[in-house]
Amino acid sequence: MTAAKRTLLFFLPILVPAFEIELRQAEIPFTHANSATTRKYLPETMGGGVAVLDYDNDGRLDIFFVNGAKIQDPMRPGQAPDKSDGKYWNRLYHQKPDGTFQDVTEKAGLTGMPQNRYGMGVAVGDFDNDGFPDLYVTGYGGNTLYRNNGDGTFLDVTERAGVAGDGWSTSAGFFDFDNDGRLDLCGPLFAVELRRRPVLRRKETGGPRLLPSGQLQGCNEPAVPQ
Ligand SMILES: [Ca+2]
Ligand SMILES: [Ca+2]
Ligand SMILES: [Ca+2]
Repeated sequence: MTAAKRTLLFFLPILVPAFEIELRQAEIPFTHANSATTRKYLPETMGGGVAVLDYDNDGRLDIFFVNGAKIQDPMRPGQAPDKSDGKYWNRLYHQKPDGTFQDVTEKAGLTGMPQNRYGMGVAVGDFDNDGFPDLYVTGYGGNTLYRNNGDGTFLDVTERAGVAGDGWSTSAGFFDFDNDGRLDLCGPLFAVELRRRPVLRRKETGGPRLLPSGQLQGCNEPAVPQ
């Protein structure tokens, strides 16, 4: 080995390009609030769901957090969760071009008020095929389907779609189980097909599952009048 080659090998490590890593302060101050009670109700022992989606189609991912609600200690029959305090609001953070996030919850109409449900999970899907992702938020006390208006705001279309449910729902997911081009909705307690006259179907035991044949097993019992 010549002296020149030895010199090159000696300096080779410092010829490797150095990459500058910029650590950005994301500034996402969300804190889940579970309203802990001495009764230790099951919902208060669980965290809320999170969705990462580009709700405004600007090419940057945004974040939606599902939050709990104020519950009484103990909860009396007929009492409902209360999300009026801002610390219990669900939160939507819009990602800005510099990589930081801005709380746009109130403008978007996604606080969880006035629905007043103890939030659990969230599913993202463009159920109306308008190009903007919509949100389905599950919880104790019912669920909420938010249609993305495409202008930074969302509209509660739960009743019109017939997907409020009742009781307690946790996770959910959109998928087109019958390949008709319209997204359907399924959760551990029920499954819903979003069509002209939506039908809410409840699972009797366990969770619904998609069979290799394409049929949805476990979503056959109506939960609401059709
Ligand atoms: Ca975005
Ligand atoms: Ca949509
Ligand atoms: Ca479908």
